[in-house]
Amino acid sequence: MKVTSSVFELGAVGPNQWPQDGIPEIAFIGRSNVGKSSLLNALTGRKHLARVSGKPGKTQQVNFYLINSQFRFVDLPGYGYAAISQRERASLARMTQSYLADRGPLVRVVHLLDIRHDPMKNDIEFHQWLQQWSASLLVVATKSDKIGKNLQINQRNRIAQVLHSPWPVVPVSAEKRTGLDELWVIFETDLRQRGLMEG
Ligand SMILES: Nc1nc2c(ncn2[C@@H]2O[C@H](COP(=O)(O)OP(=O)(O)O)[C@@H](O)[C@H]2O)c(=O)[nH]1
Ligand SMILES: [Mg+2]
Repeated sequence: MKVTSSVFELGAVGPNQWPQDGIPEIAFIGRSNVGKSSLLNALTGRKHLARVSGKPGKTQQVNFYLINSQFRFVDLPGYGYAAISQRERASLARMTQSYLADRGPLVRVVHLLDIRHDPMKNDIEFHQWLQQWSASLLVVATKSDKIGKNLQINQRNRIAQVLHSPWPVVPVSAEKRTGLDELWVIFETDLRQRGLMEG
């Protein structure tokens, strides 16, 4: 996919602000600092579309990015923030849940995990929680440049095994721009099934 335009549209604080035009959406979610903003920037070829290493406060919204005027990337509030209160955390979970439970245009949810670490208890629980909502999932193992090739293969298998997930696990590096083509193949297939793209 050649990204010819990518535009930050809005940071929605509630469902009443979500776009209502039915354009298909691919959503990204993961623990804070996992590399979500960096991946969005790498996929769109933009340095500063999404803020890298932003403070958690900035991500307490559902951020919508319009790509090629055809589909959206949606940046969902993360989990695992140490710096926010129980109440804020519950409100983030509610916001994410209402999006996942009830979003017709959603074609794929991308769960990001750091390739260097085995999934932690809350990653596993979160992945299981994601599976309740009927959307197709995909696990992206981020920061693959931080470990060698062989270890990448081991960790990829390890993450798949620990999560007990039927969904693919794709290693990527936003830094080295690897794994992006694999993601685009999956996204293009999703979008094609929505009748958005030819052939
Ligand atoms: N080496 C390496 N570092 C990365 C990669 N992706 C993100 N990072 C770093 O990880 C930190 C968090 O990245 P960010 O994209 O802000 O994570 P977010 O909180 O999930 O949006 C930043 O210091 C990034 O530079 C990657 O592919 N390789
Ligand atoms: Mg971010």
